[in-house]
Amino acid sequence: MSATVAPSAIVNMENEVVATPDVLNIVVWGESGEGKSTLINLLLGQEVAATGKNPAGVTKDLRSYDVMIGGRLVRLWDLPGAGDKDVPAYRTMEMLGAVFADRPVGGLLLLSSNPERMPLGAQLVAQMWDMSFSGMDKWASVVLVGTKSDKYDEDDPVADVNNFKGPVLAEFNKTVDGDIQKVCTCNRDDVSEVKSMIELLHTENGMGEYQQQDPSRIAAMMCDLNGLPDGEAREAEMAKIIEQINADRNELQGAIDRLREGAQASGMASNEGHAAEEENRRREMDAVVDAMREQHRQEVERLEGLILEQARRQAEPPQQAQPQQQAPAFGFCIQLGPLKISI
Ligand SMILES: Nc1nc2c(ncn2[C@@H]2O[C@H](COP(=O)(O)OP(=O)(O)OP(=O)(O)O)[C@@H](O)[C@H]2O)c(=O)[nH]1
Ligand SMILES: [Mg+2]
Repeated sequence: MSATVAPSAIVNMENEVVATPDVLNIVVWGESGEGKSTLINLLLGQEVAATGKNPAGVTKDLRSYDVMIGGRLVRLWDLPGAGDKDVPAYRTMEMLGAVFADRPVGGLLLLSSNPERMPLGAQLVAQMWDMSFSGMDKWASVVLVGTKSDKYDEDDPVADVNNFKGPVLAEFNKTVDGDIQKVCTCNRDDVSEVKSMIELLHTENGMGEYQQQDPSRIAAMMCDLNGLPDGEAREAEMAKIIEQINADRNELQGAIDRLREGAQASGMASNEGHAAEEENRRREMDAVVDAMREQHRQEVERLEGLILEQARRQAEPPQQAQPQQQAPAFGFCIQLGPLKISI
């Protein structure tokens, strides 16, 4: 049985107090719709996180939930899926970077509902994760979780548990140059293997230090994954991602600094004072989100300009044609959205 405490969130000082060195922070990530929020609800034994079928993604913010598993406090982090229409994965990684700059990450549950092959979003998550954490044995703290196993076809040898735990895992390790050894499956009726894996994570060393990456390295990886060849479109895409990452870092750092100052100032405050402080924090975070929405609007405008410019060039007579360019990839790579952080 799992006991729960209230959901916590980024730089919530109340929850900092709850956070003893024993808290095991576990990030639940993977492509949109793989069942991250559902798994968290099942582990908590109550419906705390919104779930649903939406190709554009359901979870849009970063939020943590506390639960006791194996007699230890585990903090599960739910977040937008890789491939979310509004929040590109690199922005989610920036949020995680802000959260985990000064606290340890005990593990990653990397979800995939496909027993035949790992999706591109999972590859993106694994590569970004690998870049961002320095632990020598970090792969020991990554668990590949096959979700929705009720949909597997046990009569089809390439769509069953064994295929997922064997060939699919081996192929994925090769692709991401990883060494994931922990693998399990689950479904709505049975998450016991996931719980056992989480208990195992207590015995590992975790992910190591978070290391902020050069934005150009992240941008190059995103472009590679999206198959964007060298050329003007790639350069434009790189520049956009780099600009966005830098802007996010500034916003997040500023917001965190303000929240910390506020929390320190109200450390001994009465309940009433504390509530007022909470309200102030909320207002500050709303301001951050508004600023990011505005960034998003400007970004969309800029991209529309880029598309129009490309269309204009393509319409030009052949003698004036530019070297062949591929239009920017409109996947998760460039679809920016407001960055939301829940308190
Ligand atoms: N058949 C089946 N469906 C499931 C299972 N787990 C989740 N689902 C369904 O899958 C859909 C997506 O689940 P979510 O938990 O919202 O997925 P998510 O990964 O949090 O999605 P985003 O927040 O969009 O990234 C929902 O309709 C769930 O009901 C499962 O074990 N079996
Ligand atoms: Mg979700």
